[in-house]
Amino acid sequence: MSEDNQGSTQQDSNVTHFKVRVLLVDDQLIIIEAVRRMLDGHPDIEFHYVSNAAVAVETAVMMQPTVILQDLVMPDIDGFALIQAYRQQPSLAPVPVIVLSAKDDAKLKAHSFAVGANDYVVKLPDRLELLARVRYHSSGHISRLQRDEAFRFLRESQQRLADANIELQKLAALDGLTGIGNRRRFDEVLPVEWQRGQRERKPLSLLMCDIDCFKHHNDTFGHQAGDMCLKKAAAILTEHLKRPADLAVRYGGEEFAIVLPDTDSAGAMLIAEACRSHLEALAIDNTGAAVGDVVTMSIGVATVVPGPESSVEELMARADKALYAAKSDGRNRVCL
Ligand code: GH3
Ligand code: MG
Ligand code: MG
Ligand code: MG
Repeated sequence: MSEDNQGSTQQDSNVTHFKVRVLLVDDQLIIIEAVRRMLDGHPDIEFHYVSNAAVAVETAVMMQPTVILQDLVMPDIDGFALIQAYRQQPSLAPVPVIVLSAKDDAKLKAHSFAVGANDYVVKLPDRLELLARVRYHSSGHISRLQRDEAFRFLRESQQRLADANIELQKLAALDGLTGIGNRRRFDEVLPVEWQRGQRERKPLSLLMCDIDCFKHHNDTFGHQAGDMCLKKAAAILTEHLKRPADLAVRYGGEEFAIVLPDTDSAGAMLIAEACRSHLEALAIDNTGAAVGDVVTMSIGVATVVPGPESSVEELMARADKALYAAKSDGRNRVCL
């Protein structure tokens, strides 16, 4: 390592390695060449220059230097005005500016600092001194850039994690076999719809559906045929929902539930009957079953206008009771 290579930033596995990007703003080509020779050949430093002061600000905004070496006396605009202009630019405001001036003059130095310069060097300085000052002023800026990048990385990771959590929660509320909501979803939604019904004084209907003689179907045609039957039943229930707030879930095993907000018992009976007859019409073989030769479904319907004198539990108990009545009345029917 050469003696002036001390302080070159080290590669870090987590944070991007930033090079010191030097922008020299000077109208004299001879100075540009001299500074270039001083800075060239250092792997941690990238040298750029602009000789036309009129485009210095836009060049700097575009290339985002780590440090600016700023001449004071130029044809169109003086260095002080340029430093002030950098400070007006949000992306340049924190960039350190080292004045490179021909004059070793206390007033010029004081004024440079007053307009926002970070350092003042009489040109041409010794190569070692220039390198040391460039690296000294860059280190703070580079660690800010690295810190910003680390924060950005952290924020992005947190966002990715939050997105993944939302996805997981969605998955956790879905039934793996049928793809419709599961009991967890039902338990989330029913109380919410209850509250809404109470607020809006609208009836809330609940359908409990149970496939008839499903054990027979499974035993006769196999578990895979049973699974297919459950998928078809789930699809039928979903198909007959009319509004976005309506919800069909697999409550468990061969039982399904349908939540129908803002639906009275007549509307709920219509949907229940449509689902029941649709499944029967599919004529899925269940030869030998007690209820008939095709797969059918019994449905219990309950409706309430949610309020203090009733409860979610009571609504569920009434739907269960109606389902039990449908079963004991002979299955393949809808009961209220
Ligand atoms: P009922 O008409 O009185 O409702 O009689 P059932 O045979 O439908 O009711 P039972 O509760 O006796 O049997 C339900 C069957 O559903 C038993 C169980 O193996 C089957 N089952 C539950 N979950 C699944 C599943 O995910 N896939 C398959 N293929 N079968 C299932
Ligand atoms: Mg000049
Ligand atoms: Mg059952
Ligand atoms: Mg059953």
